[in-house]
Amino acid sequence: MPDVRAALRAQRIETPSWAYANSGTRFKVFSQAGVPRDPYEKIADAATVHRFTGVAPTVSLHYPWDAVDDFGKLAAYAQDLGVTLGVVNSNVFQDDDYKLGSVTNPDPRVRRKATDHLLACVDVMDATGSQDLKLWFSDGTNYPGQDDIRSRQDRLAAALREVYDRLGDDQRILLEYKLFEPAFYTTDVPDWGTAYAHTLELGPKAQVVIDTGHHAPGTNIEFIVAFLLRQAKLGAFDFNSRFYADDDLMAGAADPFQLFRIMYEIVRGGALDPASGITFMLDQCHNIEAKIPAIIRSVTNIQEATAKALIVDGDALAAAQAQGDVLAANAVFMDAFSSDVRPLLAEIRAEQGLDPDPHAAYKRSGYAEKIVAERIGGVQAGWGA
Ligand code: PSV
Ligand code: MN
Ligand code: MN
Repeated sequence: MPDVRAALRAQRIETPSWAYANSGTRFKVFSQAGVPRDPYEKIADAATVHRFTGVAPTVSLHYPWDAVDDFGKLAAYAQDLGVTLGVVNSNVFQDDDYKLGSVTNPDPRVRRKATDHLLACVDVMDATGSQDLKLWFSDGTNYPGQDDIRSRQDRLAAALREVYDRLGDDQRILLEYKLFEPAFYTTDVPDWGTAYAHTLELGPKAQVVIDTGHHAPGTNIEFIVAFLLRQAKLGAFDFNSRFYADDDLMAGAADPFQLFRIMYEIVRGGALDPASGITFMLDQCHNIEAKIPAIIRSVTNIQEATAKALIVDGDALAAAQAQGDVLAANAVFMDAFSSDVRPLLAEIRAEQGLDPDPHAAYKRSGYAEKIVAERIGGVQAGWGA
């Protein structure tokens, strides 16, 4: 049995800068009072989430949404607030040039432009001290025959190779897959198998990102987790919840049982410890609910799923599995899932000098009222308009 308390104390969850900004669907972006007006204020909100949860000390940036003149200054500002800058997310999906794709575009000029952006992201990482470059491509086609599927894979591989060769010793590529959207017929990195094959070809500094919202309904995500961990090719998570497609709702809101099953495979694969190098991020947006408390809720949902995964009685489970006792094995699993781990987490928080109830503590803190009073004219995350 793992040291449950130590594992929960050591757990780290990275929050995304864009989740603090206004967002919406393609139908409407809803503005909320008090949202950040610039990357500095997004970092301040992320530091607030860390202050109440104690497990979210890093912030993911999206470039150029979070473009600033001096990234060293932004990193220093973050450090002053007790957080550091984490993964840099590239953006090759919001330019007219990318209508037919970015790095897979049939036009070499557009491919050059997209690849140059990815290289610029590595420059940002050099300035912020970030180790991870997260690549998500909206590339694909809408109609059969529109472009050559094989050639697009060749173009993708060439761009990835160029970026990979530019990485520093401690830097990685995290390649994210997504089944569909915005392309509707083919997507150039649609699934974990495609991402796995490309990262394998690239080398050890390239790994796969699992975004929990990017699969077909019914996909067994925990199987993908187990498989990629076994191959040392799982680099990061983008956690969120989905009911229909890429809904980007709060992690653990739609299907806490799935989150538990995923966290069980993480624990089973020895990947919870930050030393394992797996980055656990949120990738969400909060269109209709207040952002900071929704992010705190996502963090505590992940903590609860993790605590349940940690208390699975491994000896009893192994014995039942060895005996082929299907019902006993399943009962061990379900016992852990059905346990109330909230008192344990509250105790651990109190031991660390945190309020045992981060939700109530945030509400009482007056931070929400303060940002509403101070920030007029908050910005949109850069998408969903
Ligand atoms: C794409 O749906 C995605 O999950 C990628 O991670 C992007 O970078 C992120 O959403 C923000 O749009
Ligand atoms: Mn994502
Ligand atoms: Mn997504």
